[in-house]
Amino acid sequence: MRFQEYIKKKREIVNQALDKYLPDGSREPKSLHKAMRYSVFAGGKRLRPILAIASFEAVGGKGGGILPVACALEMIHTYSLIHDDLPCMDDDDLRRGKPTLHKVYGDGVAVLAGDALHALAFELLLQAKNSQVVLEVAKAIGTEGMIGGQVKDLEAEGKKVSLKQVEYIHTHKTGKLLRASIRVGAILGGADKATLLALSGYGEKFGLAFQIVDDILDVVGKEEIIGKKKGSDKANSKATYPEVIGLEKSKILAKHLLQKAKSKLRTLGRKSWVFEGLADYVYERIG
Ligand code: GRG
Repeated sequence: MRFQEYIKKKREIVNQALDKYLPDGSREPKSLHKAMRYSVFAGGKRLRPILAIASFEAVGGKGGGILPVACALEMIHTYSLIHDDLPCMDDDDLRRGKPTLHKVYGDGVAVLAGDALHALAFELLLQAKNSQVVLEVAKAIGTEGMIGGQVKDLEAEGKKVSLKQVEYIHTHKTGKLLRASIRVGAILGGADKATLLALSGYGEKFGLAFQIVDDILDVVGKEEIIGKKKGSDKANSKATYPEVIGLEKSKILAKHLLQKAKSKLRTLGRKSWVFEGLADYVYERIG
């Protein structure tokens, strides 16, 4: 219960801050601002901002300085979802339980709304006045991070891929931003080297497990819960863990990775409770 309350409270704080940082839909260019808001407020677990806040607080960070950074992470994540759903990528009709942005506003506005969220995110990241934080995020979403993973994901479509290839795709397209969310929270909170290393280790394992669970949910999940169409990975001949190693082995691997993630946090002692809860929550999604 303590965990659920924590997540609910942080989600509310993040939603309020996102509302504050996003340009109002009545301001020109109205269609663009409305489109940005449509996707950001379509739903979403706010996992990346919550990870950043939890990490900031676990290392003793105080005050609201983490909020613009947390919101930047959610904006980047939302931009990636908007672009990922476009006809030139996964061509999806449903996201966060609602029609995808391009279905409502058209492809052009959807591309630009994603770009604008990306730009606004960097404006917000600068509020932290910490160049390492900006660099961490830029690297995590660049050619050797999220975009690198996405391009490999696109190129793997319809091909037989190895375990090594699917691991690369997942650790990059999803894992890097999740890991960076934890790292920037810890950096801003003033973590020492050992703690930053421990949290990064958690982030790495958690990030991969999260995408494996996402793959599994695409096969066995309930559409009203996952908020998107089931079976889209199969329809797009995507490289996924269930495709490469099968459903049961994927579940075992996700569990193992989440246990490993938790084991990285021994040095944090009692302060690791949110991260333990998050790891359990991810596994419960398929449990
Ligand atoms: C720049 C043209 C261009 C495209 C970028 C990089 C990219 C496209 C897409 C990122 C890859 C991607 C969408 C990975 C999937 C990650 C994932 C598991 C998304 C779902 O995350 P949740 O479950 O979603 O946290 P909510 O809706 O809860 O926020």
